[in-house]
Amino acid sequence: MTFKLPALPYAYDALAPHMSAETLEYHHDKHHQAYVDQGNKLAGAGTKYEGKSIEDICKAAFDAKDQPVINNIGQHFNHMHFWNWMKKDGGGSKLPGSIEKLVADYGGLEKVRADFIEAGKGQFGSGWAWLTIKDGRLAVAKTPNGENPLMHGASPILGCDVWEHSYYIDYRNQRPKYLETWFDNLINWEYVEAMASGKV
Ligand code: MN3
Repeated sequence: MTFKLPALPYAYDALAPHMSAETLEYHHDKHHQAYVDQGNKLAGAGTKYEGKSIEDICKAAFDAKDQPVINNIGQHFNHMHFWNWMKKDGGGSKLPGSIEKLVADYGGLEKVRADFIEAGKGQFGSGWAWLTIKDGRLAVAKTPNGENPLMHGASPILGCDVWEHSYYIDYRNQRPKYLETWFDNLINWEYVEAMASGKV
C-alpha cells in the first residue's frame, strides 16, 4: 500500500488556544509527513509488508523487532487517529452511551482521567498515553516512541501524543498541563466511540 498524509479534519486554528495553529502546522505537515515518507520507503510497495493492513504491519513489525517500521508505521497509525481524537470544543463529561458504560465499569470518568494523565506524565521521554480495550474491558496504557497498543495485544480507542513536538510550542515543558487541557477540552469522544465499535 502507499501511505498518504490525511488532511487535518479541521482548520489549523480550530483547536486554539488549547493547541495552536503553529503546533498543528509543524506536527501535521512536517512530523506526520516524515513518518509517511519513511513509511513508504520501509513498508510500502515492493517491501515484504506490501498488501498488509496498517494494523497488521504494526503487529508484524513488532513481532519481528523491525524497529524502523515500528517507529514510522507505528507513528503513521498513531497520528492518523490522533487528529481525529481531537475536535474543537471537545472533552467534557457527556460521553456516548457505549463509552459511558466502559468508563463506569472502569471506575468512572474521574478515575479514567487521573490514570490517563498519570500514564502520560509517567512516560519517560517520547511516547503516548492510551485508552484501550483489552479482553473486553477499558484499560489505560502508555507506550514509548512510536509503539502503540496493537503491538501489545490491545485495541487503542484514544491516544494522546506526549512527544515534545505535540506541546512544546504551546506549553513549553509543562506536560501535565498539556495532558489536563487536552483531556478536558479536546477529546472527540464520538471518534473514541467509533473506534471502540469498530467503525473506523
Ligand atoms: Mn507526534
